[in-house]
Formats: sequence, C-alpha cells, structure tokens
Amino acid sequence: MTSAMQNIFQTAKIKDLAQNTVEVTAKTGLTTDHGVPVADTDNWLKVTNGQNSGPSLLEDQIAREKIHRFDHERIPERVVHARGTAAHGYFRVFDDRAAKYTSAAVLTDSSRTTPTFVRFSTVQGSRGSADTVRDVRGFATKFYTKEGNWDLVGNNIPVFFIQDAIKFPDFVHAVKPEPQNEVPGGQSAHNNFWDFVGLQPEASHMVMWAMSDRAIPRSYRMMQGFGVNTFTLLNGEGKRFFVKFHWIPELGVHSLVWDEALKIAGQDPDFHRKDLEEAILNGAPPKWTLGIQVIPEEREHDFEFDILDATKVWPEELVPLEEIGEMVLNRPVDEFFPETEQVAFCTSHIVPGIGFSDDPLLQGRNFSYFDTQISRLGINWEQLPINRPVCPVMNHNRDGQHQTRITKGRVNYWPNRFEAGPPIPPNHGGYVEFAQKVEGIKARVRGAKFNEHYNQAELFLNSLTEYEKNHLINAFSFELSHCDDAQVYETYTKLLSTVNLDLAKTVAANVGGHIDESSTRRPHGQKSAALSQLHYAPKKPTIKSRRIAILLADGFNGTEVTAIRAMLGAAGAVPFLIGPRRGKIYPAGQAIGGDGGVLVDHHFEGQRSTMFDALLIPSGKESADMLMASGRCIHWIREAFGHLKTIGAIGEGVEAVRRALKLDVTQLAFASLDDSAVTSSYGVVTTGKYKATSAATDMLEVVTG
Ligand code: HDD
Repeated sequence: MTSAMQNIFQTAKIKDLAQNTVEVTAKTGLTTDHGVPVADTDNWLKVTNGQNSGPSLLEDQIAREKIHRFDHERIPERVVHARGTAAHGYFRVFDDRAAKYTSAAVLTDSSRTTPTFVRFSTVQGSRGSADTVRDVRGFATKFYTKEGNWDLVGNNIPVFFIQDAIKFPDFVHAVKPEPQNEVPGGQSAHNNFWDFVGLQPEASHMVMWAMSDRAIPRSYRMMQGFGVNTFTLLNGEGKRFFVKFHWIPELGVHSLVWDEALKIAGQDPDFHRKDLEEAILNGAPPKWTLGIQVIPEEREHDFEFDILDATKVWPEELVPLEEIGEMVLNRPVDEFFPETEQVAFCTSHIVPGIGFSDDPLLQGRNFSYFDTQISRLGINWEQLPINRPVCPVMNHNRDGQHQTRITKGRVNYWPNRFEAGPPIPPNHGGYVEFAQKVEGIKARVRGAKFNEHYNQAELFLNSLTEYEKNHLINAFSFELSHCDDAQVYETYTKLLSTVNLDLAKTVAANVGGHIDESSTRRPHGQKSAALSQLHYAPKKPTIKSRRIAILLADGFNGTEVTAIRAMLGAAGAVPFLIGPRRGKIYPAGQAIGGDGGVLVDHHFEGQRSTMFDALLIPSGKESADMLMASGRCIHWIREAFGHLKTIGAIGEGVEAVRRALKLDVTQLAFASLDDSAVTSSYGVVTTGKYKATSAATDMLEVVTG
C-alpha cells in the first residue's frame, strides 16, 4: 500500500471506526467476554478419573459463554437485498457548480472529502445465494457528512417495479421463493413472479430492464447506480428543484453473457464479492462520477410522464445529466458482520439542502427502512460503529436495548431549565422542511399520468442494440419457460404485445404463449441513447483490473511469458498462470524439476475460462501440443471464444487456438486478433470485447456445444 493510499484511507470515518477496531495477533491472549484470561479453550470442564473423560460440568462458565455466544450469532437477514458486499471510500465534488440547486455542503464544497460506505447487493436471494444470478443489484451509499449521514439507497436500474410503496410486500412475496416449497432461490424465473408482473402492468418498464444485460453485471465496479426515486434540492435562496441521482462507473457498464452467469453461479458463487476486493487490493479502486438530473419546481408538469413516478426515467434528451463529483472505493472492510451486515441504510436519512418529493414509493420507503433496522439490529442501531455519524449526535432519545451512549446531565427532555440540548436554528444549520403548499382531499389515488405504463418500456427496447435485444429475448424465453402454469406465461406474452408486437411474437413462439393484436397503443418509435449500456463505454479504454488467464504447460516460451506478465501488471491487469499442476512448470530449455521454472496459480481444473476476461496462449511447441492433447484446455479456448472473450495467441499458440476452434469461420473472431499485431505486441488486445459480437453470439452454441 503506498503512503498516498494510506493517507486517503484515513477518512474521518476510518479514524472513527479505529476506536472499535482490535487486531488479533499471536500476542493477543484469549480472554472471556468479561476479560478474564482463558487457559484452555479446547476442553470442557469434566469429572474424570484420570483415564476417561467423564461427564461435562454445567459449572464451566467458559464453555457456557462460548456456546451461548455461538447460539446467538445470527441475526435476521435483510428481507430483501440479503446478499451483499461492501467497501469504504470517499466522495468529492469537482467544484461548487451544484450550488445553484442546493445548499448541501456535501454536494457543493470542493474542499471536503466526505467518507462513504457502499453496499452492493442482489435482491431476491438469501445471504448464501450466488452473486451472478439474473437480478437487480442494490447500490446503497452512506455519506458520512459533517451535517449528518446521508443515505442514497439505490439500484443499478433507474426504475422500479411498482409506483406506490403499499405494493412492496406483494411484489416481494411474488418474487421471493414460493411459499409452499421455498423454490426458487436466487431467481425470478417462476410462476409467482411472472403472475404478479403480468397482472401489474406498471411493472412492464422495469421488467424490460430486468430481462436486459443490466441484470447480469460483469462486476459491481462496472454498473451504474441510480437513486431511482425523485428527491428535491433546496438552494440558499429557498428555491426548490426536483432531482434524480446517477452514479456512472469509470470502467464503463459491462455485463456477463448469460451462459457465463449461469456457470459462474456454480463455479464461483462469490465472484462479485471477490472481484471488488481483488480490484481494491490490486490498486485499481473503482470510481464513479455522480451525476444529477434537475427539474425546477415550476416545470414539474411539463412532461408526458409524472416526474414523481418511479417507473419512469427522465430521458437525458429532455433533462440532461450534470456531472458534479466522484466517488472512489479504496478500502475493503476489516470484518464482514460488523460492517457489511450491520450497516443500515434509510432513505429518510438526508441532510440540509436535500429533501423528499411526493413520490409515493419514496414516501413509503422513508417509513420502511427505519422500521426494518429495528427488527434486524434493535432500536439503537444508529449507534453501531458502521452506522454512527462522524459529526456530534445529541438528543433526548434515550434507553432501549444496547444503549452504548452515556449522556451526562440532569435532564433528558426539552425544554429544560438548563437549556441543555437546544434545537439548532436554521441559520446555524438546523434542518428545515421546504414550505410546500398542499391542498386536496384524502383519497387512495395516484396521479393521472401514473396510468400510462408502456411508452417507456418501448423506449427502452428501441434504444437497445441488436445484440442487446437478442439477449433480452433469450432472457424472457428462459424465464417464461421456467413457468409451468400456462395462464402465467400466456398472460405475460399478451402483456408484452402492448410493449412491442414483434418482441411478443418471438417470445410467445419460444415459450408457447399467445399474443394479443388488439392493443390500441400506437408505438412511438423513439429512442434514448443513454438507455443502452453501450452508451457507457469507458471514456478511456483500459485493461486495468481485468483478469487475464495465461494457459501454458512445460516447454512454454519463458522470455515471452515473463515480458507479458510484466506488461500486463504494469498496465494494471491481473495475470494468472493456468497450467497442468499448481506448482512449478518449466519453460523450453529448462530441465523439469530443476532450479528454474515459474509458479502456476491454478491447475486447468481449478478455474474455468468464465472467471477471466481474456485468454492468452503463449508460444512454445511442447506447451501448445500439451494443451491440444487436453480436452479441458480445448474447452477453455472454445468456451472463452463462445463468451466473446479476447483471445491472444503467439506462435504455436496461434495454431493451438485455430485447432481448438476447428472452424473456418474463426477469421471472424480473429478480426481483433490480427496475427501481426499479436507478434508485435505480445497478443494483448485491450479493447474489442464487443467486436464481431453478433456473429460470435450466433456461434455460441456451435462453439461451446
Ligand atoms: Fe428497498 C433494502 C433499494 C424500494 C424496503 N432497498 C434495500 C437495499 C437497497 C434497496 C439497495 C439494500 C440496502 C443495504 O444494502 O442494506 N428499494 C431500493 C430501491 C427501491 C426500493 C432502489 C425503489 C426505488 N424498498 C423499496 C420499497 C420498500 C423497500 C418500496 C418498502 C416499502 N428495502 C426495503 C427494506 C430493506 C430494503 C425492507 C431491506 C433491508 C433494509 O431495508 O435495510 O426496508
């Protein structure tokens, strides 16, 4: 770790957590929870005659404490987003350009570095489910600001399944495993989910996103984040603006292909967890730009859709995105439970200069998060180290289980004769709600514009590239094929007819559904560029943090491989040697078993091509011949090709690749692998993952089959 990085790590929050952090070393002796040194932690106290064990004594307070503590280790998992991983970081604004919209210092004061903690998650699966399932990803950020904690609890998809929070329990019950048998885990591919969304047309836009490549990200580091709900900003003059928050990843938005996602779920269920940690530890801390879309109050009703409807995006052609700052995640957690598991986010946690809107989903969320933390963590959850603010906290809320704060003084109420703990007036930073004018009657209603559900589902579809559309069709086909109740999949394919008739026809033909040609909705044919993930190709192409497998065996070209590894490492990529044994293998010219050789990271069977971004086969006749004699190695090459990975090959390695693929059409895939470039630059191709994409997609089955 460089000293510059160490400095960055010392944010106010990291210093704060240090007060609760202990390190276990060989010098830290074992004690009970009440601090008494423990001499034996392996044997329960027993009655013995010197030869036999004899009965265990209940008297053994050391053993009892150990078992008691163990019995109560688990707390309820989150009702949604149970599976997640997290990291620390910091946020800075570029300058004060957002001051025209807000007085929030975290969004305007460029002299500040605000500590952050981000937890990424899947939604449907339980804590032990796989990372790469098709699902929405949570992207929840806690900003530890000097004015208190601000939680931006978002997802990697900008819209949601429902418009009104009162539907959330129905939605979650429908998507979660079915009640009679708790199946399926980590999947929405089942009757109840599709039954619900088929009867709930407001979900149709979000379902399109969930069936797109967005729902199978390559990495948490390569996803956008969205606050989803409409919040408000309040500036120094008291003027209010509606706002949507966006995180844009520096590395661009990338996804797995479905076949990879399925395989990784079995081969390495912790793929995304490991990926985040590996990147940070390898000096490639992920970075996101914070963008805002802003609508002045007086323009609230200028749009065809309701800007408070969380099933709608604000197309960037109508409301441009303004980039105002950036966040870097540069430190993994020290311990999972006290940090990642106990972190608790609340949409209701906002700071002066930021406010809510009447978005009916947000209003309900503001109630739900605080409430759920009480059942997960107890009423004093905000005092837990990971949750407590870095600014002073003082109020007259008291007691409750696990109260850790000791507040000195003789009063715990306001007003009091000592004037202790007074409210802070607005001109000294006290939070004031915007004086919003409201009039009306009480009724269970939604705004009139909330009734249109299909235009943006079509907009999303129209905005995709051809191969993104193909992936979407395949995803619908996979999911609806998993529904065995004809009423369910027929209802959905009919609903899809209103989004797009051609899409519905194709999906219906694949899954045995019906279409409905009677829809009166006229397609608008519009597109919005920012909806395709191709729009987020990285500004500067980079190989940083990409995992490169170098497939080799004894007899490889030693000089070449040494040079390639050095080059990849210098560019920030993470090369791995994959060979016939985990141990030393020997380049051409060196005696096997001698002093030379290089250490291989994994055996061919120990990893699969799915876990890497690219594959390289170096030259060396014996090495290449050995690879060709191994069915597993041929599979490595074919699978990587089928998944559109960049494959580099040199000398005899090129022949090995051609033979493994056995296809005349390989020229297509070699379009990004021109042989002269290979030899002159050691075959490292840093871009072109999407080149020749559709043709290669079509070949997927042929090649991997
Ligand atoms: Fe939620 C967790 C995101 C709607 C109720 N939600 C949770 C998390 C994320 C989101 C990222 C995990 C936070 C963490 O890592 O601890 N939720 C969203 C988004 C929504 C949304 C982007 C739509 C805009 N959620 C939503 C509604 C409700 C909830 C409408 C209830 C009315 N969400 C919860 C919850 C959870 C939660 C039950 C479970 C665990 C937790 O809060 O801390 O309260």
